[in-house]
Amino acid sequence: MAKNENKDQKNSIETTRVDENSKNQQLENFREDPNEQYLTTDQGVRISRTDDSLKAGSRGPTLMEDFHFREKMTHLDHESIPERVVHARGSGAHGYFQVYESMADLTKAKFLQDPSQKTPVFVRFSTVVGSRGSADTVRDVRGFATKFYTQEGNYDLVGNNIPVFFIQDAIKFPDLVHAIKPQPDKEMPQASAAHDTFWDFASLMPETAHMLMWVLSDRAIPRSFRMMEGFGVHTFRLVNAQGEGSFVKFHWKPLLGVHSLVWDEAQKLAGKDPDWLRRDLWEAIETGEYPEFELGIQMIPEGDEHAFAFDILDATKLIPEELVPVRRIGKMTLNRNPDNFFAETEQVAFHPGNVVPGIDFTNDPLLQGRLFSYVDTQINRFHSSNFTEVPINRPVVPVHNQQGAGFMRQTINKGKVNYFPNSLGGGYPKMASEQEGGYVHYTEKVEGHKIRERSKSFKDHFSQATLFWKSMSAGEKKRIVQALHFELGKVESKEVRIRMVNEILNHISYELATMVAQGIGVDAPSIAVGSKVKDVAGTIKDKAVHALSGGKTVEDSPALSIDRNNKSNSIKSRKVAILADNGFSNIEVMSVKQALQTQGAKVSLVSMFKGKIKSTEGEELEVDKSHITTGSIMFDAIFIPGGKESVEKLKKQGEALHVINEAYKHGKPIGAINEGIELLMASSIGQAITIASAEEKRKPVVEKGIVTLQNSQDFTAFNEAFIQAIAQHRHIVVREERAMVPA
Ligand code: HDD
Repeated sequence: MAKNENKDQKNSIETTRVDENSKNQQLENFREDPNEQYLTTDQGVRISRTDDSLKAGSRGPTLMEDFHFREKMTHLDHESIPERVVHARGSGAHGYFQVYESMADLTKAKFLQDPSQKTPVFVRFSTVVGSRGSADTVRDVRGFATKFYTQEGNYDLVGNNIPVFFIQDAIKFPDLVHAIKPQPDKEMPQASAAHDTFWDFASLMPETAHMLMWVLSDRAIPRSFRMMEGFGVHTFRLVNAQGEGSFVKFHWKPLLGVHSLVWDEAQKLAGKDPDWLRRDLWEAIETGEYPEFELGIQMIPEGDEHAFAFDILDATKLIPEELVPVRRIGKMTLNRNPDNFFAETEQVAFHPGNVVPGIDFTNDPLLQGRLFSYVDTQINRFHSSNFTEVPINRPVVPVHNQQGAGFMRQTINKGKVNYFPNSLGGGYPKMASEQEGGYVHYTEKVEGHKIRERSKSFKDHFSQATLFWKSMSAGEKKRIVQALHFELGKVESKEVRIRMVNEILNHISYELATMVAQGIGVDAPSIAVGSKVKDVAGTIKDKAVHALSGGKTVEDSPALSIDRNNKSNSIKSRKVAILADNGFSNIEVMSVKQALQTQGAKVSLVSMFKGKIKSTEGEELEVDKSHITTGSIMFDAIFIPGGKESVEKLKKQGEALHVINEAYKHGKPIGAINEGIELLMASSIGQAITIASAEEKRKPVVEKGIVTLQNSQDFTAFNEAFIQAIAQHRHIVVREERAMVPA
């Protein structure tokens, strides 16, 4: 008895310690380090020669008894496992989460109580549609899945970088995935929604309208995984120790702000560096630029379940931040790259059903269906339900149950008892009371008739799509129209294009429908429809007005816009190229480079060839990248130092001129000093900018995100202006005439 009491105390949730290193220490038991070791077989036998198979004579047949050959070949033959049916391409990182203050009033989840505690996490970012080898920068939703290894077991927040979903009921998920994936007859196109079947489906499914707007916006081409928001999408439930529940929406807010690529750049990157986002994440962590995200929550008291003009169980709706503000409750820092892609990033298995006490589900029919799908698909990937024993998936707390056996079982369960109740095993493993950390489901009252029907409160499909459109900046609107010109422009069926314009887009906005029609060979709609909408109670009102009953309304939501609300003014980890050749000004290069690096930017010297180039002052610098291996698309900003000889050479290099044209076209900041300005004027943007007038010379001049300095050594002022231009990220809107610039 006394022995068991001791054991109980040791096993108590209160005394279970988890810290930042708990997961790493656990993984250490499984790591293999080949350093200074002999090559062996799987059986541990040392190998004397691995370059030749065992043969009967050096030109004779290979012998069956060559165990080393057989084993080596067998492993290769079985190295692949089925890729995820969606979210196949992903990138993972380890880190930790820390809550800012106790959330005990809302939830009893232990990892959300103590600000001094660091809970280990593993995050996997992904694209959705493409296969494992597809490009990172395609237009797509990004998955943002987080596994918290808490002292009460694993909690998975399996979200996306878009706060709503295409469909309302999980039973439509197979149709959605079939429509958006490559067509079944010809397996085309790869990693793209721009084909007939997807837009056919979308045009017939008005509930996709809101999510479509997000997917067509800049959100679907993030500049970096570190610069995008994450969302839990569904309304979940928090439950405190008193058993009181409240509704919650989860958000991840990146501390670097939200930033995107432009479409032309995204497409080119898909060819020049298909690993763009993966590389960016990896390199940031390797160089200590740890990605940081704050966890935010929108709280909805249980009594307000029906207070909105939409249904909070409908995953195609968000709750405008202007109605319910996001409270930032903690921070996640990603600080360690995986050791092995397959063992960790590929084998990690997330599941929205992995919850801990204090976090519970709601009746959102999309969420309910997800609760079935994830384990089901993981059994397809791993051919066994024992995938939970794979190191990356193990909780950092002990697992005791009677679910033994099955393919590849690792755990050796002791004793003859594998059932419950039992007396022969002392009644163990035993049940935990709520106080002992036992999971108790929220006692929500549910009643209803069995019925295959959609709730009436899910009926309004367009109001929030309109709110999104109305909340965009002018530039963002323009890019949504261009995205539709691309996506629908690839649709061969005119019938589908017409239906998209009339049945979907015109219900979102007449302005949008008209602008899109023009680019895709379809007549503009003759009348505006859908500017009014019926709410759940049958009242007719203006669309895109979101109200808490009796409360304030939202007709414009800047929180939805990247341009208007979500940028940061830091240049930390921004990539800047310095274009130079022999005969550059070293003093200019050094001054600008040092100023940028002090602010956390990454600076690379780009020239025609690798090797060294010599400055006018005689210093030699190592070239970081040659033109053939890089391009403007791999940088956030460009700088051209003076130095007559260098600039004269660059003027004759199509590659250098192309970098400037393209960076200009993509809205990127460009800096130039003294003769460097001549290179700008020699490029196609010479027609678009005027550069400093005579009296403005000697101090930096900023025009359309181009920062120049002439006849002056005042680099400090130049650097300040250039850094400010980079902090604004893009200068697209002020470069309207860029259509003239080839790139
Ligand atoms: Fe899902 C993977 C996110 C709806 C079925 N989903 C998957 C991943 C993410 C999401 C991030 C990749 C996890 C990883 O990195 O391994 N899924 C979402 C979000 C949704 C959503 C935010 C809407 C709110 N998903 C959804 C529905 C279903 C699924 C409605 C089916 C009923 N999702 C799956 C899946 C996947 C998956 C088929 C494929 C690979 C996997 O689960 O492990 O089960």
